[in-house]
Order: sequence, then C-alpha cells, then structure tokens
Amino acid sequence: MKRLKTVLLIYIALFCCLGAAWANKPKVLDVNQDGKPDVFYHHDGESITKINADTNYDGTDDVIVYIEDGKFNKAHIDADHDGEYEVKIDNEAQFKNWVNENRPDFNDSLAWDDYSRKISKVFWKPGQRD
Ligand SMILES: [Ca+2]
Ligand SMILES: [Ca+2]
Ligand SMILES: [Ca+2]
Repeated sequence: MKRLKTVLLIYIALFCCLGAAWANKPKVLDVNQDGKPDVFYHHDGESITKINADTNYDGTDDVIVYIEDGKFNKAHIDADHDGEYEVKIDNEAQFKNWVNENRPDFNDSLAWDDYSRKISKVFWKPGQRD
C-alpha cells in the first residue's frame, strides 16, 4: 500500500513538472511562413525573458535578445552565420537600427517599442494594443 502511494506521488510530481514545462514553452513565430518557426519568445509564464531568432532561415538561431524586467538588456548577433555571436549590442536604439538595416523582415518581431509586453500579447501589431 505504501509503495502504491509512493508511485502515485511520483506520478503527480512528474505530471506537475511536465505541466510547468508546457506552460513556459516558448511562443514561436514563422516569419517567412515556410512552416518552420524562426522567432522563439521565451517567457516565465507572463513576461518575456529572451528572444531567439533565426534571421536567415537556416534552422540555427543567430540573434538572441536578452530582456530583463521588461527592458531590453542586450543582444548578441551572429551576423555572418558561422555559429559565433560576434556582434554584441547593449543599446536598445542601436539594436533596433541594426534590425532595421540588416533584417527588415524581423522589424515587427524583434525591434519592439515595448519589451515589457506580456507573452499573451506577443503578436500585437502596431496600433492593435488592447
Ligand atoms: Ca520560417
Ligand atoms: Ca540562422
Ligand atoms: Ca559569426
């Protein structure tokens, strides 16, 4: 009987862990609409903590945006897609300029005015905030 209880407890614990992992699964966006996600919004269930993006659609991330307390913290960019993040930007305006000049497809998905937006509102379009 005791063993059954232990097994049951293990199952419950496992279920809770899986549930938590599922809840915090990154929200994804398919920018070029080829069926493969290109932007991954990592979050803590409410706020966005990190954005990974594959801006040349080769299946490997090349831009990482770190967000702290709803504010842009820094961005690391692998501009030549060799696997090394050689561009490091810690200025929000500079990052937006970089995206605008180099990856205009990703303006809406990476260069936000407001990084404090909730994960449930990630796919806001300009002027559509509710
Ligand atoms: Ca895609
Ligand atoms: Ca890539
Ligand atoms: Ca590189």
